[in-house]
Amino acid sequence: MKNKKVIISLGILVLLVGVFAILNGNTVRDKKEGYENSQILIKSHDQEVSFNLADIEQLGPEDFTAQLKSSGKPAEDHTYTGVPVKALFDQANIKLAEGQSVNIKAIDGYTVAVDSSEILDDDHIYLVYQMDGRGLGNDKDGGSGPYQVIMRKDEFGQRWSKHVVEIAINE
Ligand SMILES: Nc1nc2c(c(=O)[nH]1)N[C@H]1C(S)=C(S)[C@@H](COP(=O)(O)O)O[C@H]1N2
Ligand SMILES: [Mo]
Repeated sequence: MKNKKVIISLGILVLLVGVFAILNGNTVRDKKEGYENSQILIKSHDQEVSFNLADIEQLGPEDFTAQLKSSGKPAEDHTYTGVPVKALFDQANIKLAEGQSVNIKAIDGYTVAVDSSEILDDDHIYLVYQMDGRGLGNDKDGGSGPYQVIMRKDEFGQRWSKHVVEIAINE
């Protein structure tokens, strides 16, 4: 009888692992699809709004100069075009309050956590889609887009997130 219990427990375990694998597979597929269609998700715990390039261009993009620091190369000045990440939250009608933590997630799993105060800070955290007047490309062509988040006030480039697919307020 002991054996029967073990077998039933194992059966349930295998079933649960399978269900979670399918759910996780769907999430990964959705992310990839969004990435390939140049979409980005702005999320809170109970809301999510998707933006495409046309939506972002409606928000009044700005040009600014920043220093690209890629590993193994000297820093280079480039002109970037994009919108403050705050403008995306405003447009999505998602309120960002002081003291919240926000995750910036890329298609390769690279995730940068920032404090909401940094996003509320003007002229700092931007979502960009052009460098020197041209699209950013993607992970397959050696580019950094279609969307990249740039921390204009950071001295180093680690928090510049390439291939961003989601910006979410943590619960
Ligand atoms: N999506 C994504 N963005 C990323 C990274 C990464 O691995 N994945 N690396 C970061 C680091 S550590 C640096 S220094 C800068 C520049 O990366 P590069 O040297 O590949 O150009 O990108 C940052 N953004
Ligand atoms: Mo780095």
